[in-house]
Amino acid sequence: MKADLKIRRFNARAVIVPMSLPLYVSTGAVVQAPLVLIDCETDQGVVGHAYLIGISPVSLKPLVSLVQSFSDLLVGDVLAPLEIERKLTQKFTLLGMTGLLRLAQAGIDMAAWDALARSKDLPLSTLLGSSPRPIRAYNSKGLGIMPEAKLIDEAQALLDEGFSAVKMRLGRAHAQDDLKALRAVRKAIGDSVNLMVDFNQALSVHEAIRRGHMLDGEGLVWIEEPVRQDDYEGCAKVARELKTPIQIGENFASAHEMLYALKAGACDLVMPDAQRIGGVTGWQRAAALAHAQGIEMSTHLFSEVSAHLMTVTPTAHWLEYVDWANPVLQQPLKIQDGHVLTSERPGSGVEWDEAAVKKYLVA
Ligand code: SMN
Ligand code: MG
Repeated sequence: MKADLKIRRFNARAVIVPMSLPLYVSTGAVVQAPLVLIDCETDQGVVGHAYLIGISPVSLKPLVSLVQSFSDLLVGDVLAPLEIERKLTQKFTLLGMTGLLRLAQAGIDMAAWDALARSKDLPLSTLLGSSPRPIRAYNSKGLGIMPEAKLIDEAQALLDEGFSAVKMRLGRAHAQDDLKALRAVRKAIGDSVNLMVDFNQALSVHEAIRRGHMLDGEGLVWIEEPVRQDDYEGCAKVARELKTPIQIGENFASAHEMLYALKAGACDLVMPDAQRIGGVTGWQRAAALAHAQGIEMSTHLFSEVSAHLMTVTPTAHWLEYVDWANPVLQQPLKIQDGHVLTSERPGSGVEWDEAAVKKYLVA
């Protein structure tokens, strides 16, 4: 075992990779994946990896620059993720550890945990006190806002990848059109398939309650982000009115924010995002909170590292599966019987395909 690894630097590169399926959500189309690839280099040669999802290519250069500037603050420090988090949080308390700063911190955290696990030759879940196992997952790659015929084909294709749960995006101009599309998909996939829907914050509180009542009899696992994600009071009104569980959390910037949402009764379920909640470290704090409050917790994007995190989440609910980083990964996640197989390799299982990285490199 290598004792006391020291940080040499965190390096970041930006790629824009093609998506296997474009995704049409209520805010617009997501047709390619802008990623920041982070390497945690240590003094003993161990290198940890993690990626961030920039959502827009506009965020790539600032993110690369932030990771590199954070790196300058950490050179020579012991590779101890909680100490790194403490140092960065303190340095940026006055500015606020939110937005792109939070993403950069979370990326550094995930890469540091990956390096630590690799240095001990352990899968990340084992380092965290659990072990890799299959995690129940839904296929979230498609079912955007598009014509019915396309939706039905896509629903079948998503299930054929080995899933028995899928998520649909809603938020068309007219509620009836959402309902028609939803029923067409339900008819095609059958009653045994678990179906979630996501409005991506498209509705007013009043409209969310109206549409929610229309959806309440449809057997949905959850209704996600019906209204502005930070309007906890509005979310709470919607959650109180509807029978279907309300899901939010992909925008929580910390476990504290999650606590405020839960205190407000804003949701029935939570789904923090690894890059917004603060990486592996932030996730574990949120998972403890969800446990204490008896709230089921799902993941958002980042399926590779999130699978490990679900093994240490007492109230683990559903893993969101997307394959957006696959074009630059050596070993993409495997799916079996509706479950994602958590990587058993040392670390999180994220390893770059360097030839592909070269091909898609933009910064
Ligand atoms: C989502 C998040 C990020 C990009 C596209 C769609 C969506 C989800 O909110 O939860 O998957
Ligand atoms: Mg969502």
